Amino acid sequence: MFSKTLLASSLIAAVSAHQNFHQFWVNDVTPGYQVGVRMPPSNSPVTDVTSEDMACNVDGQTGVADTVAAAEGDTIKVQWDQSGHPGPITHMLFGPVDSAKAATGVGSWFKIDELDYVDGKWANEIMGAANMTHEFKLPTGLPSGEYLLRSEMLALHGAQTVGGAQFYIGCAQLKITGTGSDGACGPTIELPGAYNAEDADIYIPNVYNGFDPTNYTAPGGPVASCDGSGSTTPVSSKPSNVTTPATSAAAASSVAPVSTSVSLASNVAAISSVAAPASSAAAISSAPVASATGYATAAPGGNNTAIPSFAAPSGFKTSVIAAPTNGTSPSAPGSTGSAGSVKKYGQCGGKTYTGATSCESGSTCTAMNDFYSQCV
Ligand SMILES: *[C@@H]1O[C@H](CO)[C@@H](O)[C@H](O)[C@H]1NC(C)=O
Ligand SMILES: *[C@@H]1O[C@H](CO)[C@@H](O)[C@H](O)[C@H]1NC(C)=O
Ligand SMILES: *[C@@H]1O[C@H](CO)[C@@H](O)[C@H](O)[C@H]1NC(C)=O
Ligand SMILES: *[C@@H]1O[C@H](CO)[C@@H](O)[C@H](O)[C@H]1NC(C)=O
Ligand SMILES: *[C@@H]1O[C@H](CO)[C@@H](O)[C@H](O)[C@H]1NC(C)=O
Ligand SMILES: [Cu+2]
Repeated sequence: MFSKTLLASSLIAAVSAHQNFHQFWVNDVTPGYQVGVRMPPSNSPVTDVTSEDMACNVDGQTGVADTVAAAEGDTIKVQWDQSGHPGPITHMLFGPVDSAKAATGVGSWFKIDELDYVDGKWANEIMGAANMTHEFKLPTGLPSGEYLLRSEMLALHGAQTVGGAQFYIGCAQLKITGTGSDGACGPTIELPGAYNAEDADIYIPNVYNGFDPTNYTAPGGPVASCDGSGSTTPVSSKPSNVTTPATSAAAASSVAPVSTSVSLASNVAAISSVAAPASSAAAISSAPVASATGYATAAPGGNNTAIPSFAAPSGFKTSVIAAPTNGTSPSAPGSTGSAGSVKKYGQCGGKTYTGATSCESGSTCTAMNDFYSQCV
């Protein structure tokens, strides 16, 4: 079965393929690597759907310094770490609020974007073909104000057990200029609250046994509509040309009094003085912000993992980082722990696996298929 093969081969990357959301672009201009993004302390997933970490991940209730200007209709591009975990990506907004920096994200959200399984590929694979990026537009009709933007990649490779689905979550802080009035966008959902461990889109008992992902839809309900005054303009037209320089400038000037906000327009100006202005993306990659450090060893997207996402099983053995049973090797993502124990979500068994097999306390070695057992 195709879907079974797809999921099974995806597991090859499971050991070291945890992922984070690191960077975004507004109309192709980025404030920088991890700027305006609340970074969690690790790249591990949230699995307890009742946890407040479902909103903006671990430590995600605390704001970061920068809030980034945008306007309704703008194109947002997000970039995640490489992911071989099959599943959808969704985006939601929390707001408007007076201060995105002060917002916890625990409460009401509305979905603005969703990519599930299209033409035989899950969202993570579609993103993999685009340097782990995904683009969508901010809806027209948004009320002006500050917002949290929540990016969620749901990994379904453990979804055959209750609590096995893995939620990778990151939140960014935006100040959006829009034409809607408060309450314009709905339906809204509560996080935590809206997701339940046994929902059909989260717990999929037959995920390795006949599951057809063709009509799968991600948790969180339908994409919201915003019935503000903006809805009188055709939402389906491409607003990007309208907004690029003009609304960035407008948004930036409205942002100016907010001392913690990043003005993309002024960033571009500043960066343009040190690099060719022709391509803002290229210019920014050479700017100091791109050298932001302190986050693991992974570059966003691209080649941060040596493990091919969908390699044939023959590549499996060499791609797995096995912990020696005495536990003295340098730590590898998700695979090693102290005293020979395997960390939660690490590999602990499988036909060709030779590493440690005992899980750290609180997790149990569970066979996902012949080639892969995981501490869950
Ligand atoms: C992929 O993304 C990384 C990180 O943003 C960037 O440095 C690199 O140039 C991108 N590669 C391509 C081919 O766009
Ligand atoms: C998916 O939805 C389409 C359109 O409603 C339907 O024709 C098809 O049978 C569905 N496929 C599955 C596997 O449910
Ligand atoms: C927007 O700009 C692109 C590239 O400059 C152009 O191809 C496209 O036709 C424009 N779209 C509209 C709606 O003006
Ligand atoms: C990853 O590395 C391979 C081989 O070095 C290269 O062909 C490919 O373009 C790189 N991909 C990205 C996204 O940088
Ligand atoms: C642990 O295993 C490594 C690799 O096999 C070996 O080099 C090291 O000496 C061992 N350490 C202990 C304390 O047994
Ligand atoms: Cu992972």
